[in-house]
Amino acid sequence: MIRLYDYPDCPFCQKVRIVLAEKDLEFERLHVDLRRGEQKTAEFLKLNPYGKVPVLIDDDVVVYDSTIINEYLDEEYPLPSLMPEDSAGRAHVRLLEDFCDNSFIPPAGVVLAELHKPEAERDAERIKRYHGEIGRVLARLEGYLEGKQFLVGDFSLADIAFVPRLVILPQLGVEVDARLQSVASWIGRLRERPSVRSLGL
Ligand SMILES: N[C@@H](CCC(=O)N[C@@H](CS)C(=O)NCC(=O)O)C(=O)O
Repeated sequence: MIRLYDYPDCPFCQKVRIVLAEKDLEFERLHVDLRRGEQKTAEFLKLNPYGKVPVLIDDDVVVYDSTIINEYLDEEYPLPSLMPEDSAGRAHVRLLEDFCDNSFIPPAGVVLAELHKPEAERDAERIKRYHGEIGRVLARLEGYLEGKQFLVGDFSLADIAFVPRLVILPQLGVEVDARLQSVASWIGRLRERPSVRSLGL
């Protein structure tokens, strides 16, 4: 029995839900209300001392941090495989997941936070600056994707890491530069996957 401590809008929880869907795994979804601080209760901190979602429980195994959860799921439920077979490929996937966590998710989060404010209170300069950062990440991804369907070999955990924020680029007010053709078709390809559609974004 798999249980996922989850928050609907969290990109890290969404990453894990994509993997569960790709592997067609049934799971129970437990809502943690971050706005009410449920992630910082003594009970929750026993599961994840960092007090963050997602947390996955598989029978008696407790795993937290989306990247580690996704690798756990890929090893425990190997089909379909979401990691390359070779060590170099796996290292490349991990580097891209790290790049996503450090360079893509944070600026997208800043823009989202600005857009959640009433229009009069938004900092247009800040939005512009972080749009620029997102654009630079997309340009770098174009280099990785040229002539390829996915970032590293077949569809992998690297692609999945980017999905939650990629699919809401229009909501963030980001238009993919027309020169980034590989990125545009990659996003189209990702959007078609049932696992991605199941996020309902
Ligand atoms: N590195 C973690 C990040 C998880 C994370 O930042 N989760 C956020 C929600 S998107 C959270 O639980 N925040 C609540 C808090 O920090 O109190 C992962 O990949 O799972």
